[in-house]
Amino acid sequence: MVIKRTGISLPEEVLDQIDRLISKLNIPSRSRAISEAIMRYVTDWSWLLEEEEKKVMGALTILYDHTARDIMGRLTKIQHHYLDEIVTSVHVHVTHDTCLEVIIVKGAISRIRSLVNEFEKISGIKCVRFALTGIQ
Ligand code: NI
Repeated sequence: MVIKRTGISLPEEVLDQIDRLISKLNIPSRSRAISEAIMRYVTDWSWLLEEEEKKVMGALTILYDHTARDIMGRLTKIQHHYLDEIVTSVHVHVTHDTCLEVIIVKGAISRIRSLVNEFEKISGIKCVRFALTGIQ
């Protein structure tokens, strides 16, 4: 494997967290940790490089603050626009304010990408994660 050097700028807090993880996980270097993080990002998003109409299936996991203004209504409304893509969903009340929603999806890459984008636009969403795999 050819290794190339590049320079990146990161917020101090992020570097501090990386350094704490490096020490906890016994990772040999900062470069190794950052490289693994980038590879995970590339793996997570590589399905986007496939053809738009290719079918994927998997789970979207959304963590959000249910007290944020109209968040429940917005989440529900978006999901009703993707009836053909949403197979099922599970809602878990995590803490007094935080909810976790796991949504199983199946459909064309273009539609799933658009669904993920709509969720990411909502304020009050703490994170949207997904694990998708090609099915065709
Ligand atoms: Ni809840």
